[in-house]
Amino acid sequence: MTRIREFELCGARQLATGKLSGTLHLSSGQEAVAAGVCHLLAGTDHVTSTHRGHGHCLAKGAAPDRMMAELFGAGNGYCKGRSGSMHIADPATGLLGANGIVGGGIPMAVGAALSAQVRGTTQVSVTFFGEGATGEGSLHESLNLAALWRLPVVFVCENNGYAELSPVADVLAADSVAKLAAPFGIPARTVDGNDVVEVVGAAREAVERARAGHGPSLLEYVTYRHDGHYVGDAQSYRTKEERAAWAERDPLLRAAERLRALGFDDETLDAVRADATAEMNAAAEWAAAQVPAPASSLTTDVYGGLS
Ligand SMILES: Cc1ncc(C[n+]2csc(CCOP(=O)(O)OP(=O)(O)O)c2C)c(N)n1
Ligand SMILES: [Mg+2]
Repeated sequence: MTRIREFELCGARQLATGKLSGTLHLSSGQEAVAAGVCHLLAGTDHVTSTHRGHGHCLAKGAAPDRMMAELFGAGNGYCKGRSGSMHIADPATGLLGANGIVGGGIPMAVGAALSAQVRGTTQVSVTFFGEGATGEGSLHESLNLAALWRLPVVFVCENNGYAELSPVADVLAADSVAKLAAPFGIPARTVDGNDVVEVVGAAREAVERARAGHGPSLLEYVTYRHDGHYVGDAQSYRTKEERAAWAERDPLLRAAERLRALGFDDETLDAVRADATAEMNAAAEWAAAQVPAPASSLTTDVYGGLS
């Protein structure tokens, strides 16, 4: 969780100092979901992610230096510098891709689960999506097929309360995302997404169920993004008071409280953060020194005949 937080803080620093172009979608405040769910997955399991995907990539095992290189548009990035932050993929670690299309990763995870079932492996697929994806047909189509074919897939909704500027109550008729699974007979739970122990507990049940061949589950993790939709978002759609209340429920602070109760001291916890900061600064330094992908490589690997 700390590595995710520090990766994104470091990325935001690169943006602020003009070393990166474009913007970033930060997941600060949501780290417990990525870390807690991926903690239970094997390297051969598959994950699909979203436009807010740095946490999922890191938690699934992607290397921060090659991720950072991707942000820098460098040829040594995970996608040879042509995906940027929103489409990082690393099939070697089972990461089938972050995705700029809301709801785009969901059917891909169902496809990977079907592939595992057909090949007779025990691989599990996890698809992370925001509550904004409940407005996409791809979610409902995917729930249907996953239930019909009892596929080993876990639907993980990060309900952070907003889709861009829209509060969830303005765009979703149901009063919870978990309820959307009921017509398909898929077991679903709404869980505190800011307590990593709760996250792991719920995910363990769902992952074990999928791995044992008992079919899909849906987990709705209630969480909050501390930052705007993107870096630079003025956030006029929510109050300072609301943000402050959620800051107190920060998943890293809550994990630290649990660790202190287990006997870890502040010095140890500070060292974890310092190590992560140093790791991410080194990743950014390495990435900045890589050769940018040349414009002439733009169509390489896109379609067979174009390179
Ligand atoms: C199909 C599609 N429609 C609209 C958009 C524009 N868009 C990008 S992010 C976003 C909101 C997504 O909200 P949510 O799924 O809750 O994820 P969050 O940003 O909260 O993590 C929208 C509408 C898009 N990228 N893809
Ligand atoms: Mg959202």
